[in-house]
Amino acid sequence: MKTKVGIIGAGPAGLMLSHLLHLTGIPSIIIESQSREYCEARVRAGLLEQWAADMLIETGAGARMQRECMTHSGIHISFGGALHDIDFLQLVGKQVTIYGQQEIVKDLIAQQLANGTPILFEASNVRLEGINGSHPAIHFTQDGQEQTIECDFIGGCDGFHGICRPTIPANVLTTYEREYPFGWLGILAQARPVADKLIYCSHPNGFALFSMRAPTLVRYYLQCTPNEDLNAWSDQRIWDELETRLGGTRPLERGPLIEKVVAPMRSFVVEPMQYGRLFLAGDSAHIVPSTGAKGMNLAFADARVLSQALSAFYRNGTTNLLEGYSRTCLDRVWKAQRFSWWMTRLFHSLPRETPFDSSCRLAELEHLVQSEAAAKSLAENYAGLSIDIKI
Ligand code: RFL
Ligand code: PHB
Repeated sequence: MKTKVGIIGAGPAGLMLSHLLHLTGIPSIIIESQSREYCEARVRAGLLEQWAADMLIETGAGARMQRECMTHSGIHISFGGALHDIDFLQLVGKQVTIYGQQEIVKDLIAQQLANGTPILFEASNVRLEGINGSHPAIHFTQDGQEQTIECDFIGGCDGFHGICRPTIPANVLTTYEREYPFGWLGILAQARPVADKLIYCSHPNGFALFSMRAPTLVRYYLQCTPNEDLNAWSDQRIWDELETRLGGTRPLERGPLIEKVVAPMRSFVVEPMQYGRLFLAGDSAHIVPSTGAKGMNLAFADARVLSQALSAFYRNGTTNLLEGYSRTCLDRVWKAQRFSWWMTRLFHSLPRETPFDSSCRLAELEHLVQSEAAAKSLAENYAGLSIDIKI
């Protein structure tokens, strides 16, 4: 097979890259190790920055989102038994959109297949060749057959555990990493959301987040240990702990649990995000702790920058945007890292936190809800720093 851009991974980064390339007339092929059903059922992110929702709409991939999403003008913050409102619309004139990542994945897969972009699911033994030259190739096995795709460029969109990043010689990459001494226990449950917006709670027992997916579907998280044993958490214990951390600020409706998972918290960046003709995008190049809700948004931002650079290359042969790809992306990535780390540190209690540290955290939370300048900084980062989304 031959194409212009070979894309490894049918997650948000790979699908958005393929979608944006298609709009500028650049063909691509996506290679995905999992089945279509698996990709479409994987429950992950739920929050889109304003520009990301706008981009989905303006590029013609947002019709179902517009019908089914929930738009929030801000978030609630809960600590010390009180609920506080941070209104992004008032502070920075922006909103955020709640729409499940797997719904976006479903929409983009359907759209790409309909417009003729091949998505090769259940590919195994994926290997890259010749990324240093001008004719890279992707080798893989599908249905027991050895396959090869020859292309001009490769989009490395295969997530944190993919093969693209490890294909780059280790001495070329600088890795920045921070592990946190806690994780999140996440549940999906059939119940009405506890509030009209997300609630970020700081409580002496630890952090809790009250999010949602639909008017009768909630997504809640509890700070736990990184290797928390799910068997120790009965449904009753989870609801009781959520109620405790909510601190009596809202009545909590309980309902049947659909999913229970534990996710670690990690900050991770590699520099540069490019080697030869291989361009990393999304989680394959960086991971943020979920507290800032930035992961999927960064994946979309990388895809945007890369599609613009490739389109300039094919339109008029210029390579300056491709050469600047890594720097352009990393500028945003580090701002998102800084913000996600700050939100994480502010809301979570560390094991063996000193009274000095917890008093400082409480003082900062109070400052956040008392100072318009502090709230504005949170709003500006949370609702999303600006990016050029013109096609
Ligand atoms: P993905 O989604 O991991 O997709 C990578 C795809 O590549 C495939 N793959 C391969 N394909 C071919 N060959 C190989 N060798 C392959 N190896 C892997 C995989 O099967 C997969 O289909 O990466 P991508 O596209 O970069 O997207 C990143 C996002 O998924 C991620 O950043 C977000 O989910 C993070 N995240 C959140 N982000 C937000 O913007 N807002 C949120 O509210 C938010 N909440 C979250 C989150 C992540 C969470 N977890 C589970 C880590 C909440 C949680 C709990
Ligand atoms: C989610 O709805 O899954 C979600 C929302 C906000 C976050 C993290 C996860 O910060």
